[in-house]
Amino acid sequence: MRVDVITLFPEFVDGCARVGVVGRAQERGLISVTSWNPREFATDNYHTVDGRPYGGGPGMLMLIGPLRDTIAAAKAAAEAPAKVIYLSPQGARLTQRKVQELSVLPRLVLLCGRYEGVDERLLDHEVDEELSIGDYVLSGGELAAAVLIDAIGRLQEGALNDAQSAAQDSFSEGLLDCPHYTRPEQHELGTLPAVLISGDHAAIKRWRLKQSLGRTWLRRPDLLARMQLDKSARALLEEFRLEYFAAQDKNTG
Ligand code: 4GX
Repeated sequence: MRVDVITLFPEFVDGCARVGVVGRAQERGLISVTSWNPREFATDNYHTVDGRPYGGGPGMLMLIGPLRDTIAAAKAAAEAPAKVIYLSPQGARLTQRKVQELSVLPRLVLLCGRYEGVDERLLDHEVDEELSIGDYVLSGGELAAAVLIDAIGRLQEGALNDAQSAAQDSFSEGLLDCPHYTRPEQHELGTLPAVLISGDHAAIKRWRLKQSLGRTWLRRPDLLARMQLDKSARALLEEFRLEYFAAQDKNTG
């Protein structure tokens, strides 16, 4: 996949894409991230990219002209058709499902807004989709673009090691991840769930699914409500609930 990012801070986006799993995916040729600075497409001597809002009010907006020319240049840099995405709190919430959907496209162009945003006419004509990474306000779209690139990059075929396999992720089955433990076996902070050192792989698998179900029930009931649990999953969750309530009774007397 090819990702072109339109940003006033190209070194920030490039830096993000150079490290970790995404950095390695770039080295392996699985994804390429190219940044484009609209300031280089500004046509006046001051390289102006912002203007004051009509109707008044505080702050500045990004001008149509430089952004439009930057998008055109980015699109022209490769053959494949590109989906243009604007990152903003007004967009539809980014989910793992959306990440999976985008991860199989050949090309994305990510538009990062600064200031109070972008002239609405540019969004109407040049942007295919508006996405939000969450209900909070960043100072620019760059971090949101980096989040999207990271989530998409790790899903590219060959980006993860076997050990990291995306199939085991939180949300891959719509559930939260189970707890994990590593050495030492004995520690003053606590002991291990005994099943994890039992060598009984079926029992371990069952325990992990039960913890995933239980945690999702406790922490994200909204996720669980939209799922269709089969009979064995419902039984596992019921086991978790009974143990959870029993432990609560013990603690509260
Ligand atoms: N998920 N931001 C966009 C500029 C802006 C301001 C007002 C439209 C209207 C964000 C998010 C996010 C900060 C990116 C404001 N655009 N992006 N930027 N949350 O907070 O994606």
